[in-house]
Amino acid sequence: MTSGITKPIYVLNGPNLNLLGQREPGIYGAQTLADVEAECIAFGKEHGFDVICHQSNHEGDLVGWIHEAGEKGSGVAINAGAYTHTSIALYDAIKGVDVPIVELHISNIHARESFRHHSMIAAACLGQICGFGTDGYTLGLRALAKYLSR
Ligand code: CA2
Repeated sequence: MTSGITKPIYVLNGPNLNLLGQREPGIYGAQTLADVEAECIAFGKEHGFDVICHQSNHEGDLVGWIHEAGEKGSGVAINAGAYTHTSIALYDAIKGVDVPIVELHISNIHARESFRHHSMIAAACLGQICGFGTDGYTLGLRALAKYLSR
């Protein structure tokens, strides 16, 4: 299928998400990060766009990839992990680029500890998807693709 989306969509994962599928399956599910990334790439292929996936435990790497997506990409789906709740640098990076960015969380952050209820990046993002497990990644890509094709 051709989507008219000519530049790739970036899927970014932050700290500790490399452990997906290895610990805390009750909260984060059984899929590994490699499974989730493969599903995102396959979803892009089906819908006519390329997907570039990155994960890092370092805030600056995420900032760099947001900048890169601003130049070379169409949009970003980001699970910033715990940096969601702390990072003004990610908020500024998202504000600083001219591509739509969807905030993702596997768990429902609003139903967990109070320190997870606030997202530093939410106000800079197009929208937030949380609480749907790892399905949230393809839900986020669907939302971005629809938004970009409008
Ligand atoms: O629900 C989400 O996706 C989170 O972004 C995950 C972050 C957490 O700090 C956010 O509040 C919500 C934590 C990611 C940790 O990932 C792990 C995965 C497997 C085992 C251990 C940690």
